[in-house]
Amino acid sequence: MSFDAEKIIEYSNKNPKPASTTFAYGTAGFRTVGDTLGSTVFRCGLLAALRSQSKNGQVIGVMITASHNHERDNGVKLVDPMGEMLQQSWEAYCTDVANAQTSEELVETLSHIAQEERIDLTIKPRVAYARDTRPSGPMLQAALEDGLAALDVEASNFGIVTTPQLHYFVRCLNTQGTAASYGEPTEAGYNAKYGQAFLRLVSGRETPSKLFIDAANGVGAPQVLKLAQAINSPYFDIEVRNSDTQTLGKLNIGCGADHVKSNQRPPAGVSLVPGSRYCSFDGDADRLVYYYGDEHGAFHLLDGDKISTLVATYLRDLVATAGIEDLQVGVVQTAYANGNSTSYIKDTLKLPTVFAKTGVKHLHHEAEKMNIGVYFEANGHGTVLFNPSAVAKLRAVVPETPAQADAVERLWALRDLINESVGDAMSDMLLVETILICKGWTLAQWNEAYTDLPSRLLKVVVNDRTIFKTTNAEQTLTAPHGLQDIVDSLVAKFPRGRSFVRPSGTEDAVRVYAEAATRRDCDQLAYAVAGAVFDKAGGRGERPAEFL
Ligand code: G16
Repeated sequence: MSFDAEKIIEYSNKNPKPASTTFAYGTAGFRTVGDTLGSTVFRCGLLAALRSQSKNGQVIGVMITASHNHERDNGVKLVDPMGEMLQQSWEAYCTDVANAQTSEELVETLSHIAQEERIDLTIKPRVAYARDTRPSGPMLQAALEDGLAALDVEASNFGIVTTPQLHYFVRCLNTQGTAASYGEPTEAGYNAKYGQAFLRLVSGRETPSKLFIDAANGVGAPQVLKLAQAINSPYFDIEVRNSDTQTLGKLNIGCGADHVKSNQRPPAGVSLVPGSRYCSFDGDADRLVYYYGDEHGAFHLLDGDKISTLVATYLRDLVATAGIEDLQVGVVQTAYANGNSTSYIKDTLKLPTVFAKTGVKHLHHEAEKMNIGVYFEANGHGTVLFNPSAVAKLRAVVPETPAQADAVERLWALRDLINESVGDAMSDMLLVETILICKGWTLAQWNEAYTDLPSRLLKVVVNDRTIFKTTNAEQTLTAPHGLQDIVDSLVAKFPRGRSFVRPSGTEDAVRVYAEAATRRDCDQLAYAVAGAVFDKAGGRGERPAEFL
């Protein structure tokens, strides 16, 4: 059995590759200007079919989104059967397929992959797909559907949903009717599963004040309203801001989790009232940050690190109350984690912590190695995983006291509340709300655990970001030659200084992170490093302004 090469060529000729563009599968799939991605999305449809056949016909997901990026960008990524990111060894296949110059070369590349992976091409491939609200979405969806038609895929279109919802649907489809059944693969099923777990955990407690949600003018806006409708309880009293998914040019602009985290200020359309509670999603609702304003007008951010420490503390305490021995809660972070969060996890919580490269796909795999792995990037992207040994230990507990029984029941309910397939702003928000309600905490009380070191994240646009190479969980540059020495000499000038430089895998930019003991030192360090990157590595546009 081989491909119907003629059919693939016919569809491929409808979706030609732009000759001069090279595509790369980055931190979260392919991402670039949406109008240029037709051939890539078409080819991802073909590859998703092969991946499904290689997994014995299990459903593979394809999500068309560029998440936090500008509206003109779009992207595509593949989702593996348990709802996790595509296995990394297949990313190279994605890049090969996307860059085949002609339709004939494309067929050859597909045949090569089928041989290499010993794929049984008689298996019926199955693919589930969805997209976000971007204007290039319908055009890219049509290209994807061409790819699916070219290989006679049994396809399910989930419409316009959040990225984590698509991950959830994929896992549900592949576990239906088994002991690992994850839920109903529908929006209503998603809302019922997470909504019911939330109500199980909070009922009987005091109801919280209203939560204002900045939905980044993205797909999270309609979806969180549906979730609230399903929950239909004063425990989830929300008001959604930045919910305009219809007007062009609004997605992620001046709002959303990336804007709030990077600029450390509230989003457009939200004026902070002391005592009120706020959070932001990003454009496809896989990131979450909280924040509030105090009576002196100061802005306080509760980012992914704060979420991670809140959740890890809560789980650690429940495990202790449940009296489960040898059940370790661990935390996975990236180099962007605030230095004081890492010290807090190690020195105060006394929990093991490890560092992974940027990208939830890297953190997820580290978290899988822990009994209960809490992983969050500082940008608010993350979740919690209970590995099989944790589940077995939980199952084996015979509670001897009501407190123990309650803790065990809460751990089970938390597992139902958490979207283990991927970081999910809506499920994470319900998790944070649960913990705050159970502790009776305000955002200010949550924020008291530790104080962040001042930090700054900058972007530098350069001629070619692929010349940047890193090692040591992306904290040390190995190229361009000599740049790391300059970074080191700058860092040495500032007490508690730390800085690193890495190429973004989702945007055409190089990221510069810096932290130091004071705000002034931190900003001086960040701008000095950004200036060095600009000067030594072909900066484009405006040189990062010196901080005075
Ligand atoms: C994606 C990834 C995240 C990553 C972020 C930025 O987020 O899923 O894990 O932190 O990109 O990556 P980079 O610094 O390489 O650009 P999202 O929310 O855009 O899907």
